[in-house]
Amino acid sequence: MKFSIALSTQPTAFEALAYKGDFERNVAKIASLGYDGVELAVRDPNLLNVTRVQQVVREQGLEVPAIGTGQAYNEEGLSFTDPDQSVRARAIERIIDQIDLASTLESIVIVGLIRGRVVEGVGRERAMDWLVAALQECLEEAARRDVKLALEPLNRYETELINTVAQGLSLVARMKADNFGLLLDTFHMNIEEPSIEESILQAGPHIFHFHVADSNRWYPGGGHLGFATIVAALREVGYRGYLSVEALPLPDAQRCAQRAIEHLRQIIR
Ligand code: LER
Ligand code: MN
Repeated sequence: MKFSIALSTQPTAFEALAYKGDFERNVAKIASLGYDGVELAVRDPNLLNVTRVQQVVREQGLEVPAIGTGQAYNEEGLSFTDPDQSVRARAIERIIDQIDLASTLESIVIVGLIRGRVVEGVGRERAMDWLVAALQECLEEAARRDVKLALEPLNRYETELINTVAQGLSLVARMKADNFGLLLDTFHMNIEEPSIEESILQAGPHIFHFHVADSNRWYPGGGHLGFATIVAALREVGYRGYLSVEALPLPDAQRCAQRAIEHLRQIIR
């Protein structure tokens, strides 16, 4: 298993990102702590100097395992399940732009909050149908570009659509696409799953990416989750991807990143 940490390429209101601000300096700090990769949270790839991003991460010897896309929802209101057809179309376009970026950086594209919520007057069934239609379109383009999409079950306070691993797995079965799987996040799992370890065993090969934060969304080791058994479950299902730290920058970004990798290394050693 390899280690990465999430970084935002632009200012954002989303708090659980240790690093924001000076991209070059932050990537250098992450590399110096011994991380293998940096996960990028990107609102709009069209606002990014992709050549520079690629150069900076390469110079530091880092991979970009995944691209987070939720800021397009949080900051622009784009979602696959908005009642307005033109908003849904823009959300699909945005993910297709992210797929283009992901094919350059050899990353997975995360489908988090951009799936949207069950809004009044729409209803769950129609929202699910819109979500499936949007995913279908994105997955076809992703397959052409050899890119994978990972849907992240999110806790009930963030969305009503896909909160649990079981719901995520049903959607995976419904989509019937090899390039579609799940991103599991221990922060959300701690709220929604009866057993984090059992849910990992059930998700097995459908786990494409993995976010780590402790019960309080501090760095692993900063709360009361047991990462030894979580890692053991991931090993049992043969997960060989990244443990990607998506945690609050507490007590500050640097100590969060350092303590996270120290704690996980102790377990994985
Ligand atoms: C994003 O990966 C995440 O975990 C969400 O909490 C974002 O709203
Ligand atoms: Mn997450």
